[in-house]
Amino acid sequence: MRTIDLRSDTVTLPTPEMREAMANAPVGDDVYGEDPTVNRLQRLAAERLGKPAAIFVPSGTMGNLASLLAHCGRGDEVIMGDKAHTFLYEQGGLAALGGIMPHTIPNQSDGTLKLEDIEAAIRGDDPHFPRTRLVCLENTHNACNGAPLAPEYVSQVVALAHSRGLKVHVDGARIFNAAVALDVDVKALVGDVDSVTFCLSKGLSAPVGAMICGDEAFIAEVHRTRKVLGGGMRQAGIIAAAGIVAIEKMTLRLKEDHVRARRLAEGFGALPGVGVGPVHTNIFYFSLTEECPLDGAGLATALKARGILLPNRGPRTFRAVTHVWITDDDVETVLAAMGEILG
Ligand code: TLP
Repeated sequence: MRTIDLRSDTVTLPTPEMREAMANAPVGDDVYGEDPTVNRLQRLAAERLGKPAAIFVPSGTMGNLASLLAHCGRGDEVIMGDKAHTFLYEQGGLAALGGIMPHTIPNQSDGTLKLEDIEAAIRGDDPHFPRTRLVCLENTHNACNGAPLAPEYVSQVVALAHSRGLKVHVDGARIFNAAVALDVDVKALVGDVDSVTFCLSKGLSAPVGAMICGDEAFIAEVHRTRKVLGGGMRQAGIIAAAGIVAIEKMTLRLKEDHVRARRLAEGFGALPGVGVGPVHTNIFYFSLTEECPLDGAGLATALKARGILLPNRGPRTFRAVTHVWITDDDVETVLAAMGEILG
């Protein structure tokens, strides 16, 4: 039985073209800056995001942490959403390893932070207070319905932050999904931010890796923080080669994932006892209402028995994620299975 895996876009396997590029990649010691494939990937990422420089890191988590460590010192404060991945799902690394304090403000359901909430969270110059250094945004916003943040909104946040002497970092793990959903060049989403992390190993299908982009001085600083986190890699061109294919070949097809997410969500929404949240990109949330005879675990088990991986996240809540390995046929199979179980 074919498995249909809707748990995350992280489950995507490298494409045949990636495997070939990996096998043939020229490599060197990247800690000496001598891996030609890593250097090529870094130039490509910087160019695509419209930033002067970029650096390759093993994961999105390290990308965010290495960036925060480069922006902030111990006791400094970062303003971020209360549903930010960096706040909820990165083990509090900023506090544990950086002594950096998260100052959370409410994420709106579209992933934004209200400008007035940001403004109110910025500390004055007072020895009682930590120093506010940074604002973090997330685009697309994983926990807020996979919503993309529009360029105009990002620019407003940056203008506010910069006017108060703060920097802005974007967790852009799925920034290419945002660009596709909004039909803009990805550069428009990060034009005036100080740093951005994006992932190669989610919807873009590379096996490993994330990129951080920013100006030369910032990336030089991240080169240090990456090393102390154990992220200095040697012949990393082997994995960087897949990242090059990810950026060159896998970004525009993301719109197919968005179409399939929408089709799934519409089908789920038509079933009795299912409430579906908004669909913006490749991630959507749904829940089982009280009238549904099954609870979340019951539905997850019934789906698993049919080869569909879609575990519940709360007692009655789910997140579904589409990606390159989910086909139109898979969508129909999942809809038929849901209909059979709940119909
Ligand atoms: N998200 C993963 C994990 O939470 C398991 C997922 O399945 O969605 N920023 C955002 C917005 C993310 O969604 C993730 C991973 C990360 C950062 C961290 O990236 P990795 O897993 O590469 O460290």
